[in-house]
Amino acid sequence: MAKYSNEVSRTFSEYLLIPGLTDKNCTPANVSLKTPLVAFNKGEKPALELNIPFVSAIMQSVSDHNMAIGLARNGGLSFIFGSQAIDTQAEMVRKVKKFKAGFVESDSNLTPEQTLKDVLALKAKTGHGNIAITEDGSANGKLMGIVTSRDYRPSRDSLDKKIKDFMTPFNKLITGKLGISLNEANNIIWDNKLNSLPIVDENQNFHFFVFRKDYESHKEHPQELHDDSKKLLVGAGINSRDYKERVPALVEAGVDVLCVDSSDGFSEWQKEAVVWVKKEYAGKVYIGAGNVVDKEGFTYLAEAGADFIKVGIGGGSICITREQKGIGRGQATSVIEVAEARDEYFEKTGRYIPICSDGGIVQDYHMVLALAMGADFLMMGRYFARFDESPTRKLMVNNRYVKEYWGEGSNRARNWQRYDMGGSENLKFEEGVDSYVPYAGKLKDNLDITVGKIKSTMCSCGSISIPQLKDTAKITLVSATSIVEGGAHDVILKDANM
Ligand code: RVP
Repeated sequence: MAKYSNEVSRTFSEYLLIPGLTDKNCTPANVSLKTPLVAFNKGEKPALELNIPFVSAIMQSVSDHNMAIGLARNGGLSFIFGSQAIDTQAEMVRKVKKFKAGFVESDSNLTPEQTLKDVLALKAKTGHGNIAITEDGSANGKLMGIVTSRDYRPSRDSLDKKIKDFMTPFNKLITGKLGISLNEANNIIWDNKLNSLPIVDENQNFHFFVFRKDYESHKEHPQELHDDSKKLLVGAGINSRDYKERVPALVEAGVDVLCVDSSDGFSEWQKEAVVWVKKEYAGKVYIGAGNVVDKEGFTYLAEAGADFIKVGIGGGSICITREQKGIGRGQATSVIEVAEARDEYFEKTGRYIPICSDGGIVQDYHMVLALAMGADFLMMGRYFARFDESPTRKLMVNNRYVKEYWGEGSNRARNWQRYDMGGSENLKFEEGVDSYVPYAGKLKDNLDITVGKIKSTMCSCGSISIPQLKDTAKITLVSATSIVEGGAHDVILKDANM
């Protein structure tokens, strides 16, 4: 006979937090959002932690190298999407690991034999006014000179004028030696009143630009998440089909943590993938698994050796799995039950396996609810898709700016491996939609507001850390009528059409 769960499956909007005592020490400045990313044993520290409890979704429309750099610089982590060729995914990982704050690899490079016309065309394409002139026109070729907008006058100069005739040649350039610190580069910039400093190696090969403005920006990222050698941390999604080829390439590119990406992770394929990675790459890379929505699913993946476990089926903003397959569970109920399973497992084995609430976050306060209910960190797609750093196009639709956002189970992404139940290699039916989300600007500006709100809510709950919030939060269910009471009501809003 079928088993019934008599508990109603609920989501975050059905709950609110009740304030706890806010003591004088409990101020936003004292709140720490540090949280474990991977499993650890009782009394030990996790090998990887996040400085803010956010990771970006394993999706084509969310997590590429730009998002990964932006998010890690602000204390979180991206899982670079796996629904792409192995070499392109590895290349994205490599770009994140190679990123050095303030040292920018130039995407605007020409040769001395090219012309002003080429300079103008390149500037129109990239929007960058600083162009490195290298012997072979590559980003790491021998540096011959630099062109900036001060070197030519489009209204007077012939478009056929050769670059070698108007560039600032190498012998007149002030350069920095490869290996100098950002601080040293900045001193050269200041002492010589430069806007940018080219960095070259001992063979005069070009490597980076350091820009005056980027030094300032470096100081604005105190939460940056890096490994012991100061390289940014980065994650990557894998699937349970080609992991034996994909994982070696990702590890070789320097990935720190993997996640088997599946809409339903309670499967033998997923277990096999986790067991294989743990065996082949013990101590070299960490691996998360999921998604599950109950104790049974959690315990299965915990016993397989997962370093974190992802929770959620069907709650994603672009997800229609519940409609298509009738599979899923309210996100809040799933998190509450899996958190209980995690705590019981810890009690029993001494191994703490962090859980990640994946999808369904709409309001910033939902994030605090998810953490209070036991999530160690949150994975979000829609939230991050809205920012400049996401890989999709920004468009004007109905007089407002939007960004594209599509599900991995949509026809557009065609990530059949994520929805694989064995059998043929194709997407049999869609489990996701193709959509727009309102454009919201820069990642950092939005994160600052969100993090500020979370800290303020935590202070209302009397908590200055995530573990404390979990232990002491008071949570209440809300009725449909009290949800109405929570918004502006019984007043005429001034900006409404009157
Ligand atoms: P959201 O943050 O609500 O946009 O949800 C993002 C999550 O939705 C992802 O991390 C993933 O678990 C899930 N997803 C991604 N694609 C699809 C789909 O096409 N159904 N679902």
